[in-house]
Amino acid sequence: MLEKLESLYQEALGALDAISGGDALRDWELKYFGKKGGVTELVRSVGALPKEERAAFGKRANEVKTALEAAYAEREKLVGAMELAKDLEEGEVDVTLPGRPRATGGLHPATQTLREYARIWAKMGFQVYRSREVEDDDTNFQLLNFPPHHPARDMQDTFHTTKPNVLLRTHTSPGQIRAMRELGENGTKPIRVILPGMVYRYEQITARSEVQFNQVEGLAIGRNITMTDLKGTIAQFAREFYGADAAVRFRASYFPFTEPSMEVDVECFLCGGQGCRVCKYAGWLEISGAGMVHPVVLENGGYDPAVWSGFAFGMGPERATMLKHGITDIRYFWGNDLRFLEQF
Ligand code: FA5
Repeated sequence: MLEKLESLYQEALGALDAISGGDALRDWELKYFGKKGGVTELVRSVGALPKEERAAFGKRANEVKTALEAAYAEREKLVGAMELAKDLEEGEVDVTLPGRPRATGGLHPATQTLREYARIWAKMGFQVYRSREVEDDDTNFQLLNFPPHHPARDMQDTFHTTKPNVLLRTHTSPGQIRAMRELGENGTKPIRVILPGMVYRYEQITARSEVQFNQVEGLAIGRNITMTDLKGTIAQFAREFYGADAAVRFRASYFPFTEPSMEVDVECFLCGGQGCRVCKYAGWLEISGAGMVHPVVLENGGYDPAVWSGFAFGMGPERATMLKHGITDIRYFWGNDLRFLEQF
């Protein structure tokens, strides 16, 4: 029995010396000290020995057990250190390597223009008013002086919903009615707001026309607002946005909700009015619809047109961005092509 104990002792020590990993260490522990481990079983067999041999064997068995436990603890420390060293070596970070650049996002070119608009109009005292994108027919058309079946409705082909009278706004002008009713306090307060936002038209998509695009509406209501105010304000905007030398011209036009109505052109800043591909050899680029708020619309907004007057305008920031950067196709704006978007 004692011999068996000694040889097991030597065997266990030898095996322990060869161990270099945590898994092997746990296997060793199980093999010698587990429930059915070699050492455990030998110690347990003490009772089967003749009485006179028991004391000596028990003593030696305890010594062996203690020695092996100490050797195990020693080895465990060593294996831990070895594994840590290996981890450090394998996971070494070369701090001199150049970092991998992280892709960063940027503002969409239309958003950049919208912000630029807001900045310029804020300087002239126009605050941002947000109106809804899902509108009713009354506000989008009727209250803006488009009677039912009026041919002017054809100017803006409409996305209707399955709900009668509910549609996607075709322009930001219905926001005029909402702003007047909400901010005007029953037609007693002046207003100076811009209304930016997405509009929708059931149109053929072309290089110049999308089915969804932004507009920025402007609305000023006061007691003595005249056409001169409108022209001066728009000219100031053009100088800020298109450059200090920008010349503007006003052409008579028609919108049901303004009277008189006009369209605003800026002299082509690419060719200086000489005529080029961008301005289609006209020398001028259209930048806005505008006009004096129609008396019917003022009334619908809660104002007495005998006392109050106002001007309104509507601009297309995508088209303005196209002009500014020489972008030839509006479809790039919602195409999600990073090669386009990263240029801004
Ligand atoms: C209107 O929508 C009027 N509500 C503007 C207005 C407001 C006039 C207030 C008077 C007073 P128009 O349909 O022309 O007008 O559109 C205005 C601008 O939106 C255009 O000048 C153009 O820049 C832009 N726009 C119109 N249709 C499209 C389209 N399909 N794709 C991209 N931009 C467009």
